[in-house]
Amino acid sequence: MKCGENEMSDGKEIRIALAGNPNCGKTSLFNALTGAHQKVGNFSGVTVEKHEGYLDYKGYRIMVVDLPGIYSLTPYSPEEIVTREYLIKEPPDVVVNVLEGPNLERNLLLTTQLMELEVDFLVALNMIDEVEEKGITIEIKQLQKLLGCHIIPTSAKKNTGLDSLLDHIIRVSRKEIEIRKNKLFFRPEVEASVEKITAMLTHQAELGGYNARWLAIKLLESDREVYHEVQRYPVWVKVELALQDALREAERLHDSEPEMLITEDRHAFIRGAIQECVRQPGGVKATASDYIDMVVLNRVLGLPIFLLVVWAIFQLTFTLGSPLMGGLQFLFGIIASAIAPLLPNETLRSIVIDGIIAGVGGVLVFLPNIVLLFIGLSFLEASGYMARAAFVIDRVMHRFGLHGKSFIPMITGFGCSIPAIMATRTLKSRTDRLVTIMIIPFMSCGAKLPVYVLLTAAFFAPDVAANVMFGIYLLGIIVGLWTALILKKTVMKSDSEPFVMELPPYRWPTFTSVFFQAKVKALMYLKKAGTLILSAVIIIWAVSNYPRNGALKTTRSTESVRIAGSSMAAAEKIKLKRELDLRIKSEQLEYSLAGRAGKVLEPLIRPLGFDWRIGIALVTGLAAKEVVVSTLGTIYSIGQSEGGPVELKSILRHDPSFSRATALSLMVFVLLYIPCVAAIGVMKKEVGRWRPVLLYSAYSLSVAWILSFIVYRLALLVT
Ligand code: BGO
Repeated sequence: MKCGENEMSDGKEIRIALAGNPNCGKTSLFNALTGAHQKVGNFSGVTVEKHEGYLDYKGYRIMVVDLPGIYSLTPYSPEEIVTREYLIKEPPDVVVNVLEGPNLERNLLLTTQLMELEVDFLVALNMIDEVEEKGITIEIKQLQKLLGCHIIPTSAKKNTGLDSLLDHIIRVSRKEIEIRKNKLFFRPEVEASVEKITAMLTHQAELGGYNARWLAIKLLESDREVYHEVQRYPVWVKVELALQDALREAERLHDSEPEMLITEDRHAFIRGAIQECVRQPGGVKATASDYIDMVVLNRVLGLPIFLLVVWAIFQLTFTLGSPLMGGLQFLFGIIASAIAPLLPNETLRSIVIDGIIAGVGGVLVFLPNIVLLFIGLSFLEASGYMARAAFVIDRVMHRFGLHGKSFIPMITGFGCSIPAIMATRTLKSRTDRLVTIMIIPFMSCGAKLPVYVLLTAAFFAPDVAANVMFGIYLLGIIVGLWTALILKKTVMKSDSEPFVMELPPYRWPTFTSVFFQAKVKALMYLKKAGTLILSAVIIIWAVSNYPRNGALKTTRSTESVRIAGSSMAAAEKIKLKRELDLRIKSEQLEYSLAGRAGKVLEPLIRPLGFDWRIGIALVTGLAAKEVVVSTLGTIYSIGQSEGGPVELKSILRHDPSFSRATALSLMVFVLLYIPCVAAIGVMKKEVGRWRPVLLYSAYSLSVAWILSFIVYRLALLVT
């Protein structure tokens, strides 16, 4: 390796720099590589020592600069400033990031920052002798994939791995081996700010010497040096506003600053990489967080624990939600009885009572369940458990051709498909993104929850209801994963990209952050009820009441006169009058536009146990899934005789065309059939073309039909 000064190289020069933490073995490696050929000077303008040396190897003269030992590239110390300036202003051909093998977790912080700088670098995994002695296993191949660079095990002490290191240095400098330059992606809101500022900086030509993404990250980290640099250019005016926005967003969502979030995300990335690639032997001192991880990330226990946690959230949503829901139902009942006498006009009364109160009120009563579900999900997210769940699911996801990273958008889909589809932007591989987008609508979004709560409450005992709901959620995940597998094996073949499953620290979520999320979701729900659902309900009321059948009016008058003039007892007369009203209302409903449309649809959905009224609800549900409940509320209220039950769940329970099997089949259909129009619109925007979205809609409709059919038939057999 070492060679005399007068040994010849054929003039090809490669300049490399060794960068690493103090005591990682950089000096030892430097000495092992360059032997006697060293000189010590200072970095220009500072008193920090600069060690330079060279060696000749396979016809190359390799210049080696031993940079000062540093823990990060954040310029707090002169050593850090020097190293950073050197890497940016005089970028070497190859940066060799020396890592202390037995202490990988601490050392990888600098590696993540080299990744951000996007320099050509490779890793010398030093002290590999000690790693082996201590019985530590490092899955180098996997770690390579996650970091996007080559890793060469070395021992500067025992002079091993040095030839391989030099061979790789030459190949990297000759661009012979692919350098993936993996990016470290931050949480979506930080990533959005990084991308926004990066775009601004890319347009400022004078900053062209810097990597714009790196500058954006540093600005968000309040890096003073970078601030001074960027402030000199006109783009600063816009950048400053974007930084203020980012700060406000971080405070609002996390009660924190972008700088802290970035640091946290880097550590989460490192913890994830370590968890995936490094196995420590027993007897290592573990922290409380390590102990929790040992349980929740356990290969055997991890998945059952996750399922248990989700099941507990559904129990909570249902058990705590039920009395609150009952209270709201009672309230709407009182409102309806109070308003009815004030509206003498029959049509107006019908719009308000059968339309608005039954339809909008029917959706609003589920607000407590929605809020409770979001509180549960926000709690899991903010506590750091959701990332662990994604880590555990990662193994399962690989079997279906996907990565655990796709799991976070899937879980977001439990809230609403729209932000979930947008959250897939963090997936680098286009195929993985498309597949994830296609499976998100199979997750049970918050809008489907009212349908489940209504039907389970109507047809199942309270202790079984939450389990049925849990089963429906699980079915959505299973159908989604199988869809992914089919897509990956047929039209969207590709290997899944390596990703680090970030593991953020565990923490008690703050009351404000969890409740803020819940408040936002509650307000969104109320807004939707007051706008889209209200409009839908009025239209549904109109098409369910018109055109009017004049003949029915005449029949009603003559029959009423006949009953009134008969010699029956008063009670008997009232009973007959009620039956007459019910018959007339049902016939009018069948005569209406909605009734006729439903009748056309009925033959297609009859095998699933649905009649024409459910058919109408499924069509209107395309506007938003809650509208299924509003439609059922409006249609079944119109079809009720006055004095019949007012609560939709009791109306359904007493309706002869509705059974437990119908309820199960309907839940499955609502879970799986075409997503709402807003979600379809976002899918088209993200996918870019209509064809796949339309094909997907046809696929989901078919899956919904087939599975509802199976569930209905099985339920009929069992019940
Ligand atoms: C002492 N393997 C082993 N086992 N040790 C190594 C290796 C390796 O591959 N590489 C380096 N070391 P520096 P920085 C020491 O000095 O090169 C050891 O700061 C000691 N000193 O021998 O200085 C290396 O330049 C007394 O250890 O690192 C050195 O990055 C007892 O790691 C230490 C034991 O190496 C730091 C070790 C008086």
